Amino acid sequence: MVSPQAAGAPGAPALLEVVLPAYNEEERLPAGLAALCAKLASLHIPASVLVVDNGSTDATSRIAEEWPSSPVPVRVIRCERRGKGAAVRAGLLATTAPFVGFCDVDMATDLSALDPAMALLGMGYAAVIGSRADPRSVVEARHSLLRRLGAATFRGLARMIVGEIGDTQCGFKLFRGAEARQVARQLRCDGFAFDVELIARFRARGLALREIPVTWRDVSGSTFSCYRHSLGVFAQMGRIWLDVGFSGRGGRNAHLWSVPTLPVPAVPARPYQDSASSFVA
Ligand SMILES: Nc1nc2c(ncn2[C@@H]2O[C@H](COP(=O)(O)OP(=O)(O)O)[C@@H](O)[C@H]2O)c(=O)[nH]1
Ligand SMILES: [Mg+2]
Repeated sequence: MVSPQAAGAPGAPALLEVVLPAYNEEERLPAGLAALCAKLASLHIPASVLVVDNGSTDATSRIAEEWPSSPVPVRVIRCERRGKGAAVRAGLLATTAPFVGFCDVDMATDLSALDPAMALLGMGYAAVIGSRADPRSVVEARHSLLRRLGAATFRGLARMIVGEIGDTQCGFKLFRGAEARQVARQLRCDGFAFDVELIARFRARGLALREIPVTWRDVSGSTFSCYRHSLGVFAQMGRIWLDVGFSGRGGRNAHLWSVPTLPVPAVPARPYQDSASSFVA
């Protein structure tokens, strides 16, 4: 794991960079950035935040640019190509740290997940992804029936591409930096389904991936609209299936379907409570 001596050394290169894709987030960004910076500071490792302004037309960019750069440096890049996938890819490609990740501006996933995620990366996992499907997760969801139906259909399709991953869509994922940047170079999906492509490409490389339980609460102000985004999301899934999943079944990416597993480490049960998940993507 990361040496505690590295903690807080002024100007030390970041060991962990967290990408924050942001599209017209002037309402939610201040609280999100404050929570993320506070949590990163508490990790006692050099860490930084990279806000990717995805062509916002509100004050998102200004808020991020004026954010205090201490104790956690915050930098901003712009990605004019619209879509969460495009924004995360641009962010990952702009990172240099040995460990990287991304989360949504609304911090719907409790940031306590950063502790086990960093521990698992330190143990050799290439990707650690939050999973609201884990029975230990605590999920407070208020999604509409329409979104829940869509999510169930989406999960079925995603399973055809990535296999037994419980939750591809949780907006909290951490990676080893080098592998994340390699995979990001290959990503083609610009939209909300990009997580599926990202996971499929990690698996196609035979990299060890681990899902962890999360505490997740729905935060109002979601930028996802069932009406505006659903069709596009399903079209993206078809393309990902053709790009990665299909070739994975028998072709050069056949190992997509037999992923090596590392010994399962003991992830601290706390701060998660044991409870039945009511997962909604
Ligand atoms: N809708 C949308 N969100 C984007 C885009 N680019 C980046 N994002 C960010 O992607 C994240 C999506 O999270 P959220 O809006 O809470 O969606 P949900 O939690 O899936 O309902 C937020 O941080 C957005 O600001 C984009 O082009 N469209
Ligand atoms: Mg959200």
